[in-house]
Amino acid sequence: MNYRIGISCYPTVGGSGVVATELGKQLAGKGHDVHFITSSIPFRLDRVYPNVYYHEVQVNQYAVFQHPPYDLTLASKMAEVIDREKLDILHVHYAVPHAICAILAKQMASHPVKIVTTLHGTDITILGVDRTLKPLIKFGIETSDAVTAVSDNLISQTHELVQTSKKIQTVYNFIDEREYRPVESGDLKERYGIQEHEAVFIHISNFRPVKRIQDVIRSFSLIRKSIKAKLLLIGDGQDLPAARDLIRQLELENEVLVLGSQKHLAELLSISDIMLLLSEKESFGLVALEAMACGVPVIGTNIGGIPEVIRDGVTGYLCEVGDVEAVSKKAVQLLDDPVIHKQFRQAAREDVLKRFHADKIVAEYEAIYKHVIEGN
Ligand code: GMT
Repeated sequence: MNYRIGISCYPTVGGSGVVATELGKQLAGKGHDVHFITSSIPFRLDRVYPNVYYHEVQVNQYAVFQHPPYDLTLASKMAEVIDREKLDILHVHYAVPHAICAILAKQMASHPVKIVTTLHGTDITILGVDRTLKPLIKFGIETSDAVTAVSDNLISQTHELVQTSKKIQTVYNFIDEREYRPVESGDLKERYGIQEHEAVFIHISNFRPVKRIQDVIRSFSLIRKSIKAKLLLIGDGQDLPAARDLIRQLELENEVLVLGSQKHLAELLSISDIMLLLSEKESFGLVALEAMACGVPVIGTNIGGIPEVIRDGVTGYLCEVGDVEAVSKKAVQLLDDPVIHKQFRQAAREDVLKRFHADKIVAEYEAIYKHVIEGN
């Protein structure tokens, strides 16, 4: 059965936007009609896809309003698309504002539509502690026809923070395994001045304080005391200037390559030996999955959904937040034994294909759509 599905998310760079867009592309590939209702074209919608439509939410600034009314404009656009395209499902990413906009749109529209809300973490772990938003988040969750979260841990946090007994189902992040796989990177290492005998560490994020970039750099600095290595920093964000200061202070300018935002991550991951993901909050950690799919083991923190992604001692290691000594010890230990490192590489890739395969995860979302539409 093919459905008409509306998808709303923040379309800019960020895990939730990536997951929402990849899901839309996969659903369209399976014959569903997918309508993105977003403020700009999702950045991963980089070419023409049959069955994918885009409805732009144009937010205008009016002199009478203090702030541009994004939420109201989105709700209004959603209602228009629900009725015109006869949407069966409106799948929104984030409880606030998107689930709230969807609820309003459903009331405005004449065509019956079901709302599926996916929680990604930031909407719960940051906004859920705000007393003014908590009732709104709870309302968004409880009024949705189905709610999913990207890890079991996020479900527990949601129940605890928002005090709701609403059934929430875990649907993990996934990646497009045709894109994320070990690829031939040619002379990329050479072009970055990386010697053959040097190990390559990689960190990819939006450089927000929760990502604890200082721990990544400090761990790397300790690792460098035992082995020759380079660190690739990919992404951009508010903590990048402080990261540059720390790199200078630790005299690592020649060892840390700050590459900014990059598109072709599979190539960069394919020249990497270990990913460092040392966040203090992470409801899943999509980048860990991207790394593992390219055969890169991940050393991550033992928080949030990360332990559901990394299998400690099999596909990477888990360390406590801020324990840079433990991170460096585990990294050196892994690289000291090429046989074990190779086993980790293989296990990481196999685990992604088995547990987080796009086909498996997309089928889980389809089953949820079927359930809310047909009620079984
Ligand atoms: O990590 C970020 O800062 C971006 C954030 C987002 O809302 O786009 O990512 C969240 O959603 C991703 C997709 O579900 C998860 O893989 C990330 O772990 C999650 N980030 C946090 O919980 C901090």
